[in-house]
Amino acid sequence: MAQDTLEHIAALIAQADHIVIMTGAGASKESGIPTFRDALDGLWSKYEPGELATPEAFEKNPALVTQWYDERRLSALQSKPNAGHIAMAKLQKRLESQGKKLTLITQNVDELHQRAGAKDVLELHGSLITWRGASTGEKQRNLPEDAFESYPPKHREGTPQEELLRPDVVWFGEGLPEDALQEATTQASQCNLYFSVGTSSVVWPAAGIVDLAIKAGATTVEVNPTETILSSEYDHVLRGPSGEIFPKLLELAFPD
Ligand code: BV8
Repeated sequence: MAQDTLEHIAALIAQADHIVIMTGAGASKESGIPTFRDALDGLWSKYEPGELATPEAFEKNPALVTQWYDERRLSALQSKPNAGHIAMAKLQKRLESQGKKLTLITQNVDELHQRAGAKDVLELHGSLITWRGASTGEKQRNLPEDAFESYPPKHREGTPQEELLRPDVVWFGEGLPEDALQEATTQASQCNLYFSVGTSSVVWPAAGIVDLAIKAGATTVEVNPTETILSSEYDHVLRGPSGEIFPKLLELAFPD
């Protein structure tokens, strides 16, 4: 697939009534958050996903798993939305001011889209910033600004119903949040322009959502510096970092 021109994609944005953007870890790379599978510094280059991102891993070694997630929670809190996050949020605002729609679906758990001002973000894989009781599922967001005192952290310290706290993310083998997944599939089936941004498209069912957009006749665009296993499914590709591409697309689509 030849590299498309920014001008051509910006023209598609300006004409679209309903855009869906699906992001993965690459959209947060320029905020300094490591991706999962980038060979050099990807999180999975050091650990096997099964060692840390599964309920079994938590069962077996809750201290190790919660310490790893707490480090990622703090790194997310200390990171800032990058120019790509900000441009996507501005694009959403601009389209809504014209009575159009931009739905942001993310596999990311760092809440950077929301901190960039994006609204109604559909978090398919949960959030690092919220934790929950491992058995009651009771959510907690007023967590310490620095590291938990000990691992695994306890929910409602000192009260009789003390239970372990876990990050409110979706582990491998766990179902995605029903409402977010349902809404994501609905929006993808109704959009006329679909962007996949910064995802290697290997994790399911998120990777399959583009197929709904294709079935709905949407034009599809992949934004990623490198080819992915699904690149050939896309009508257009923009090979580059999202933090550079999206500000240019915004500028070209809405120059004023
Ligand atoms: C489920 C949260 C059933 C935790 C994550 C069908 C086929 C095959 C396998 C399966 C299938 N269905 C289910 C499975 C199993 C499994 C799966 O998909 N396995 C894969 C690995 C084969 N799926 C599941 O287990 C899912 N659950 O289906 O359960 C079920 C149903 C009902 C009831 C019970 C059970 C759950 C999957 C969710 C797992 N949780 N994360 C955490 O964060 O630790 S997954 C993890 O991978 C992250 O969420 C991440 O977002 C996601 C995808 O990774 P990417 O975001 O794509 O990141 P990656 O590093 O891979 O790629 C980054 C890309 O960015 C690269 O392409 C790079 O080139 C690019 N990039 C780099 N720099 C930039 C850039 N792009 C733009 N700009 C840049 N600057």
